This record gives sequence, structure tokens and C-alpha cells, in this order.
Amino acid sequence: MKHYLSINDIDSVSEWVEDALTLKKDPFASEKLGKQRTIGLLFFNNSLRTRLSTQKAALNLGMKVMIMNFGKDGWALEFEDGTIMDKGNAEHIKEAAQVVSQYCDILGIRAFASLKNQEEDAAEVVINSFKKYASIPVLNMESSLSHPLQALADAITIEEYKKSVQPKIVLSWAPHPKALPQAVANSFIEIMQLQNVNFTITHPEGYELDPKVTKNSRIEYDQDKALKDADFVYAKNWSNYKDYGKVINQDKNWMITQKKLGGAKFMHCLPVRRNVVVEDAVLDGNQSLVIAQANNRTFAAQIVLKKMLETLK
Ligand code: AN0
Ligand code: CP
Repeated sequence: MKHYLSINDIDSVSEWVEDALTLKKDPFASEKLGKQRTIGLLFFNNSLRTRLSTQKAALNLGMKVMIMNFGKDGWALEFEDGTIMDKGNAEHIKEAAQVVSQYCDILGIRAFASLKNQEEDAAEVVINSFKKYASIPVLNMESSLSHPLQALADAITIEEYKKSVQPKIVLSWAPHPKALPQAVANSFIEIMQLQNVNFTITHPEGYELDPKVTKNSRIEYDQDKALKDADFVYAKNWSNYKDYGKVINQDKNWMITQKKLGGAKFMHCLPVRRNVVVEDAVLDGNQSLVIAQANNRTFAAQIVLKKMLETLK
């Protein structure tokens, strides 16, 4: 039984990227693999791409799909062991996970960081509890700390569009009015560290991510310097990691403009706030890869599900 919870669950990024590109040419080649298999997708947060691309990937593999907006329609879940459940939470994860395991063969979970309790977020309470109590493999559709389906789609997209063996890739923090999780940035950094790329992270001072994630990746606080000669610019906001979950900077000068982009390709996971994170000219121009990235979400999910299905008895 194989879970897909983080980039660490990929044994060879280059092989998975190649396999995904092969499968993209013939998406129905493994249509029989998922016959009579069911995937359950539980969403504790909103989604457009993850929901539809994961569903499409499962359908391409011949699977049946059940989707639930758990945050809205499910019983409020209790995660703590031994609690007296006389407050708001109606159902314990122990029962919920075991029940769902009887209906499905693979279980996808989306549960963002709360951005309120750093310890709980770091422990990945929701997805890890499903992993602990479910008897079927769990697929991460964005947890507190990571979004490995997005990062795999990003690696596939870079492979398709790169023009040199070792492209220069810059992850740039961008302003945003709301507090957003660090998950997308974390997984993008983790997958870049496994690729043959020249990688730089740029953000305002004080916006450092978890050093256990950034490791020895180059961090350049001067955005102009960081963006110089870039082949790919990946923009993403994240809320503060040290002053956990806070928005301490909304400096509009960090927005990606056509001028800053130069000749580089533009990437973002979407959804994106126009003229806050990136100006219209970039998104509407021919250097933007955001639609191609969203398309590759299907093939990232499909290669992951294919590998998970292959480990089922
Ligand atoms: C989420 C985030 O930043 O993690 C999901 C991105 C895929 N974005 C928003 O909530 C806007
Ligand atoms: N990029 C991404 O995960 O988009 P959704 O939040 O719409 O699923």
C-alpha cells in the first residue's frame, strides 16, 4: 500500500515526470487499471483544479469517483484521543476514517493549514490522522505543509518548456491581502532541490520559510537581483512562518510585472489575484504558463494514482 503525502514519496522525480509526459500522449492507455476501483476525495477547503483534475485523472484510469465537501457537508470531526465529546465535534476520526475505507480503495484529502496553531499544522493532524486510521492509501491534495500534486505538475511543466539543460528558476514571494499557507512554496522548493536546475528563492526579509525545507537553497532578498536572467519565475504568496500565519508585508513592489519578468516564463499554481500578485499584462501575455500548469495537474495526478493503483492487491 502506497501513500502519496509529500515529495519524499516520489522515488525518482525525473522518471515520474517522463512517465507523466508519456501518459499525457495517451491518457487512456491504462483505462483498465482502475476498473472496479473507487477513489474518495474529501475536501475540507475550496478547490477548482485539484478537485476536477484529480477526478479526471481517476476517470482516465477507469476508476469510480466519490467526492465530498467534508468541511461543509461532513460531521465536524474530533481528532484528539480520549476526549469527552460534549462540545461541537460530532464524529471521531477513528470511526470516520474506517468507515470511508470501506467505501473506497484510495482516499484523497485536502486540509489546509489553519495558520493559527503552528504546532498542530506542523503535525499535519488531519491528513496524518486519516493515514493512521484509514486502511487504504491516502493521497495528499494539499495538506498543512505540502502540495505535492501541484509541485509534480510544476516539474512536468518546466520539463516541457525548458530550453537549456539547467534552467534558472526563481520562486518569488508576492503580496496578497489574505494569510495563505506555505504548502505550495514548500513542495515547489522540495521538488526543485531534486532537479538539475539553478534555483533561487526571493522574499522580503522576515519571510523565511522553514529552514528544514529551504535547506541550502539560495535565498536572495533583492528581488531584482534574484530575477536577473531567470528562465522561469514562479510567484506565490505565503504568510509569515516565524510570526506564524501573519501578513506582515503587503509591499506592492513585489508584484510580478512584465518589466520584471523580462524574457522568463511565468508560473503560478492558481487561483491568482490579478494586479496584486501579478499584473494583467503577464497573465494575458504569451510568457504565462499558468494554464499549462493547470492542465498538467491531470497528468501529475494520473501518474500518482497509477502508481498507487499498481500497489493495491
Ligand atoms: C491556497 C494556498 O495558497 O495554499 C491554495 C493554492 C493551491 N490558495 C488560496 O487559498 C488562495
Ligand atoms: N492549484 C490548486 O491546487 O488549485 P485549487 O485550489 O483550485 O485546487
